[in-house]
Amino acid sequence: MRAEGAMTYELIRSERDGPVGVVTIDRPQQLNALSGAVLAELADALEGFDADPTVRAIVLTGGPKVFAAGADLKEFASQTAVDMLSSNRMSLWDRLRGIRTPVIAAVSGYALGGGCELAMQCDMIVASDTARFGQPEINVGLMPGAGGTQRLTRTVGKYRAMEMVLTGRYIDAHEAERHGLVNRVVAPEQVIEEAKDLGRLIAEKPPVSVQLAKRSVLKALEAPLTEGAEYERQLFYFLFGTEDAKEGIRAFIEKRKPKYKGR
Ligand code: CO8
Repeated sequence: MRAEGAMTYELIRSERDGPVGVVTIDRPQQLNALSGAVLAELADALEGFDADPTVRAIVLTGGPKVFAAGADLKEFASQTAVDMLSSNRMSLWDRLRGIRTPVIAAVSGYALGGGCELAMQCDMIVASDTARFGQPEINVGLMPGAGGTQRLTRTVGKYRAMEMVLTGRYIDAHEAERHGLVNRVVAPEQVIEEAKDLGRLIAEKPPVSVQLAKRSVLKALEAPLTEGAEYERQLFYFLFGTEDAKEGIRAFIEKRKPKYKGR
């Protein structure tokens, strides 16, 4: 819903903190379950920030208690396979995947099923020590459907992913950190601020480099090494055509702070 130039939402909140956009899932009574409407609002809010060149990083959170307890099972209850096939849920996930701005998940409490997949779709994950990650779809006759079997396996390895996906066992924040699923674990009251701090650090960097470097890291998950390295090389060459690379190198030589323009 658009109100006086600002986007207002019913199931999420979207706000700016300097160069960092913060999107908060706000459906606490249902543990932030990801209904189609929540996903649609998330996609709108993230795309809105992505289209704004003054937003340099986005924090995605569920607030201090829960990240998201998965897809909305009450909504799933009446769905047939054909309903799922013809619904636009998956295209909403595709829209989330298309965000070019770095997205940092700030996870407290449960990140289960689609909630875990949503966190994994972000570029970095800061967890509070209350965070619990899991893919419990197996318990309700389903399996992960938004990339969980793929991203989890690439991140924690085949054996741990198998255990989580086949038994539905949750792992806590410290186990997640040991297995490389999160960047760091902090106290619950610090998790959003820590994620914003990461966002602010990124915001100081030249935006074109940030956008292309994100793309290149993501390519590593999909392409064979030689193809990925070639892709990286093309992006690297491209950056030599930017004013920011000239400025960055000149500033280094002149021993001063660079002034980046995003060009
Ligand atoms: N969907 C809908 N409602 C939920 C969900 C959910 N996933 N999780 C919790 N809720 C609701 C509960 O029904 C309850 O509502 P009410 O008060 O109206 O009964 C409220 O949230 C509080 O939940 P609990 O009373 O159960 O809270 P507890 O603290 O006792 O338990 C748990 C917390 C352990 C998180 C428990 O709620 C739970 O097991 N939830 C379900 C977790 C789950 O199975 N998640 C996976 C869902 S399937 C999925 O995510 C597939 C993703 C595919 C993505 C592709 C989509 C297109």
